[in-house]
Parts: sequence; structure tokens; C-alpha cells
Amino acid sequence: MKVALITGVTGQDGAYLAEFLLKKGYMVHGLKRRSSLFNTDRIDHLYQDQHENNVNFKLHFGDLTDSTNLIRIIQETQPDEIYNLAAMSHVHVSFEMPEYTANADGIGTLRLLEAIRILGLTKTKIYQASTSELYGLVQAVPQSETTPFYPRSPYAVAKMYAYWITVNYREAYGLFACNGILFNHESPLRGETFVTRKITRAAAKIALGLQECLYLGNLSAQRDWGHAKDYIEAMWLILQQEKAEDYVIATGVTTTVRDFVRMSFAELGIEIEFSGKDEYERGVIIDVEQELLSNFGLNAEALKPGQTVVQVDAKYFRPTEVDLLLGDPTKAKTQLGWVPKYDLAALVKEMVHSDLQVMKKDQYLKEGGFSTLNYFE
Ligand code: NDP
Ligand code: GDR
Repeated sequence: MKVALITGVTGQDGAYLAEFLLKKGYMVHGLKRRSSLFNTDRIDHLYQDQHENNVNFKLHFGDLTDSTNLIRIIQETQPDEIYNLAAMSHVHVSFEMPEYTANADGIGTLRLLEAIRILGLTKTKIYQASTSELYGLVQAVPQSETTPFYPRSPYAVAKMYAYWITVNYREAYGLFACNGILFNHESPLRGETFVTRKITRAAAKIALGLQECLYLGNLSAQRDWGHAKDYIEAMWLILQQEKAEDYVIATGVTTTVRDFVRMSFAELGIEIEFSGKDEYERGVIIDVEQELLSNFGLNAEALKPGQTVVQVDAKYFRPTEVDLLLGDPTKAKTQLGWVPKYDLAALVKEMVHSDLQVMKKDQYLKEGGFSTLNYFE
């Protein structure tokens, strides 16, 4: 039985990866942070009673800022594969918490690599969650494994350190350590403050009359969006190769935030047109497909053409922005045989309909007199 250790197991990718590896017959260990509330929502369906025999999913308290804890867990679990997914992963928040981000995302990776080196686990393979944010200020498009980096946030700078320390430990100590340079990937499990999930949640809430307007930042940013389920499969493939190498994982299609908004509302039968510029831009309903809305059990009366449902709020602008990301996944396709199953339309559909179900539950609670205040930035 192969043994895997996933840091960041409670996050979007950690949850999908844990499920994927368990299906492949792995013993899966996950690193989770201590928190005052339960933080295992995304993996609760995988929970196994630890008193039973044949337990193959186990969680350990830990943190990437604590070396002794990492050394102990790795020594106890003796993993064949480590997936380092743990990170303070929000680019905008990294401007507010630059030092912590450097510690967890940058030095955290070093702590993990050092733990493996100190323990002499030369056969353990390591996957490092690198990111398209490394490309930052556009040097060339599409971006491939050879495109120069120009990070544009404390998050990206920390991840740049993690990228190079992974390469360095591979070259210096012969570790099987690889970077997956993953472009944005989303899902119904995406954190609520990343732009795609913020949009799909708001579209569902607005359709149900639970929210009036969605406030966003830069609508012109372009991202190469894929589905997390496809991307975690690439992580696994990267560690199954003969040779440790770095790979770009992307769809090769880029879309603006504005178009993601249009697609999400259209999925519910609400057509939006944008007008105005920069912080004065707004999205207004121009048509409501009553039949489509009623198919989803929605009452369209609250929605009228002319109604503003999206507005720009400059507080969401970043001090330095990454304007355009478009990946070239040729190496992954040819060497790993990796091809994504989802396109953007299928991703948007899944996210919007999942959020519609979540929000219907909220609506039910609200009607029952329970508070459902969700303050998401
Ligand atoms: P999430 O934000 O959903 O999950 C991050 C995980 O890291 C959570 O489990 C979180 O724990 C944990 N974590 C945060 N800080 C620490 C710490 N100091 N010690 C231990 N654990 C910590 O991210 P994703 O699942 O979306 O992304 C996974 C990884 O891939 C991240 O490293 C991210 O930077 C990177 N990445 C993501 C991309 C994407 O589009 N999703 C693209 C490219 C790279 P908790 O649940 O307690 O907060
Ligand atoms: P990103 O994702 O920064 O690319 O990092 P995010 O969804 O936060 O932003 C994408 C783009 O949308 C613009 N935007 C907004 N973003 C947020 N969060 N909220 C808003 O209201 C909003 N309005 C517009 C942003 O300015 C940006 O241009 C994600 C994370 O998962 C990283 O961890 C990962 O490394 C990269 O993807 C690849």
C-alpha cells in the first residue's frame, strides 16, 4: 500500500486529492491546522472512525510554520509521496499579511524539504504546489515552463522562493521534488472569497432574492480557469514519472472576470450587459428568461431589466495586478498524457447549480427565522 501525506488537506485541492488517492488504494495522511471551529467540511465525507481496523485516512494536527512538528509527522508516517498544498493562498490577502505568507508559503516549503533531508528519506517524492502567479507581469503569452517569472504579490514572491528551493533540493540532494505550475482551478469546493466562487454564490443569491448586488474589483483581469478535479490528477501524474521535472498545468483558454460573470448569470436565465469604465463599470440586467428561472424553482418577479446587479468597488483592486494568464500545457499533454475533461462552460454550470442548492438551504433557514448572514469579502 502506497502512503501519501497531504499538507493543506482541508483545502479545495486537498479534499479532491485525498478522495482521488483513497480510490487508488493509498493510505492517506493529512496535515490539518488546529482551529476553534471545525475546519474539515470539505473532507467530512471521507472521515473514518479511527477505532475501526483498516483505517486508511488519518489526520494529524500540524502547521507549515512548525519544523519539529513536520519532522515528527513525516517520521511517523514515512510517506512515499508528499503533496505540499498548504499555503496562505489568497493573493489579495497576502498584501495584508506579507510576513506570514512568506513564512508559510516560502519557508514552509523549505521546512518540509529539510525534514525529508534530515530524516534521510531519499525515496520520498515531493510535489510542490507552484502557481501561474509566478508569471505575474506579462513577459510572454502563452506561458510555459520556460517563460520568465515576474511575481506581483507577496504571495507570488513567497511561492517563487518555494519553486526555486524545490528545484535546488532536487539538484543538490537528488530528491524527487517537482513543481506543478498550476493555473487557476476552481470547483464547488472553491473558497468563497476567490472571484469565481464569489460570482457563482452571488448569482444564485440574486436569483433567489437573497442579495441585491455583487461588488467586484478588476473585471478585465483574464484567467485560464480549469476544474480542480482535473488538476489534482495532474499532481499525481507528475509524481508517477521516471524523472522529477516541473510542469505547467492549464487549459490553454483565457477569459475575463467580466465574461465569467456573464456566463454565471446566463446559466440561471439572467442576461447582463456591462457599461461604464473602471470603478464606474456596472452590470445591468437586460433580459430575464422566465421559463429557465422557473425550471430551477425560482421566482423571477424580483428581477427586472434595468436592474443593476454588479458594481465595481475599488477596494477589491490590488496594489499590483496580474492582468493576463494563459497557460501552454503542451509538456503535460505530451509527457504526462494529461488532458482536462472540463471546459469553462461545464465548470460554470457545475458551480452555479451547486451554489443554487446551497443558497436554497440558506433561503429555507431564513424563512424559518434563522440568521444566515454570510459576510464574504
Ligand atoms: P485553499 O486555500 O483552498 O487551501 C489551502 C490549505 O492550506 C488549507 O487546507 C489550509 O488550512 C492550509 N494552510 C494554510 N496555511 C497553513 C499553514 N501555515 N500550515 C498548514 N496548513 C495551512 O487552496 P487550494 O486548495 O485552492 O490550493 C492548494 C495549493 O495550491 C495552495 O498552495 C495554493 O497556493 C496552490 N495553488 C492553487 C491554485 C488554485 O487555482 N486553486 C493554483 C495554483 C496554485 P485551513 O483549511 O485550516 O485554512
Ligand atoms: P488569483 O484568484 O488572484 O488569480 O489567485 P482570485 O480568484 O482571487 O482573483 C482572480 C482575478 O479576479 C480579480 N477580481 C477579484 N478577485 C477576488 N478575489 N475578489 C473580487 O471581488 C475580485 N474582483 C476581481 C482579481 O483582481 C484577479 O485578477 C488564485 C489563487 O488560488 C492562488 O492561490 C493561485 O496561485 C492562483 O489563483 C493561480
